[in-house]
Amino acid sequence: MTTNYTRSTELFAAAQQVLPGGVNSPVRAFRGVGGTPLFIERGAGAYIWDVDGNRYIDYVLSWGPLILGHAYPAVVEALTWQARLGTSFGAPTLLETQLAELVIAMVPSVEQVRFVNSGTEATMSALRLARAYTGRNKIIKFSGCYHGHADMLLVQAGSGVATLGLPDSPGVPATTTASTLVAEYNDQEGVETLFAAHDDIAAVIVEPIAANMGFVLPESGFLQGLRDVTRRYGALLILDEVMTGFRASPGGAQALWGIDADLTCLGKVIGGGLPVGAYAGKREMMQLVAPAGPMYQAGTLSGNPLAMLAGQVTLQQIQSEGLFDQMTTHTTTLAEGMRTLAQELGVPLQVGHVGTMFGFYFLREQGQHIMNYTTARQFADTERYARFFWAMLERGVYFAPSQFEAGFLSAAHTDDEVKQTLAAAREALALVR
Ligand code: KE4
Repeated sequence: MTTNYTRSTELFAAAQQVLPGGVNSPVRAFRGVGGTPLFIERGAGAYIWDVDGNRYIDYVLSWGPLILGHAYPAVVEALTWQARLGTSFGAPTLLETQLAELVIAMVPSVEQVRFVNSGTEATMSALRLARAYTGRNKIIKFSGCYHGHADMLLVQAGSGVATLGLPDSPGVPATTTASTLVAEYNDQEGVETLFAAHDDIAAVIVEPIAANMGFVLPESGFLQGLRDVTRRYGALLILDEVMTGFRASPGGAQALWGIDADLTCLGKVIGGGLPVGAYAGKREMMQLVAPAGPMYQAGTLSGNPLAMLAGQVTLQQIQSEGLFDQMTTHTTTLAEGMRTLAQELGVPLQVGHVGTMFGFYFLREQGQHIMNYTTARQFADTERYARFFWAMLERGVYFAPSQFEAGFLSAAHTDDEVKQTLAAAREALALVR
């Protein structure tokens, strides 16, 4: 099959003249799979169209936010209506209170919320708050986890950093990362060792599902183990649910697995496709945030009406009777269907899925198991993933252009899209085995 990508190729050449790498976020440049990135013209429901008129079933969904699907009518109508009333006032609005009340009702550990404009701002601010609350400086993150691009977190990070195989990033002062300790995901003992060796650890920040190194589930007891060790040493547990929030379950991973976080970082779904992040948690800690308390953080467009309304419509809709179960069922059918096909065709594939998100690794050999960043780098066959990605694209299915990213479903994905995807996967897997 030879799909026409002429216009995308032209636009990419022009974009590279004025945008570094031709994109505004590295992972979009297709460096993880080779070739020219698609320029997207529009989306509707489960589908996107590129500028050459090719249609794809979309499992990236803007890296997670579009849980209702593209251009969801109720979201579009709400935004149109609000835009006529004004897009931003830099002053309090009822909409912020309403979205915060929704988040507090849905996410078990959350008592107060501060809205920001990205997941990066959310994690950066949550860590400042943890340091302010504990009076300590060090933090623990996990290799392969990605929490946005704040200096202190660009240490052995996942997502685009992993995709590009960057050791870390130039421009980050060693003095900044000196307070960032790194452990292996699923290595409770390693975390205990760090706590025994350092008496000034303010917090542990963790993705409850490591979905920026592909899709690695927490082993049984790992997350509760982090909750126990942080409590024992008086440090805070920060769950970075920017990706898992409202996707692992309507209340995120913490609701699914009963983890009582001190602080939670949110993003993506919470904005319904508009730029929103949030850090949230126990009232005792959130009361330190200015102007209630002395810990400073601010933002011109934080809590703006458009984003608040898009988020509110989205969070209300995903609580509709039976909808989340339907999305979870479709995700399970897709992921387990991939597992079955790979077994039938003898392709070594590791598959994972929770709620409305999933991921799979092409392994170098049968029997290998990826459970942290070291094994992800060692066993993931990124070359085979790239061939699979393009074979699926040729068949009208758009997966993440990187082996180290997760996939997502929406309310707009039906049995039919899942069936089409598995039919394409049967052919694509046969080509790459
Ligand atoms: P943003 O600053 O990109 O809104 O959020 C940063 C972030 C924080 N925490 C987690 C768990 C995240 O997954 C992210 C961002 N995710 C990536 C995709 N894996 C965003 C895509 C991109 O960088 O273009």
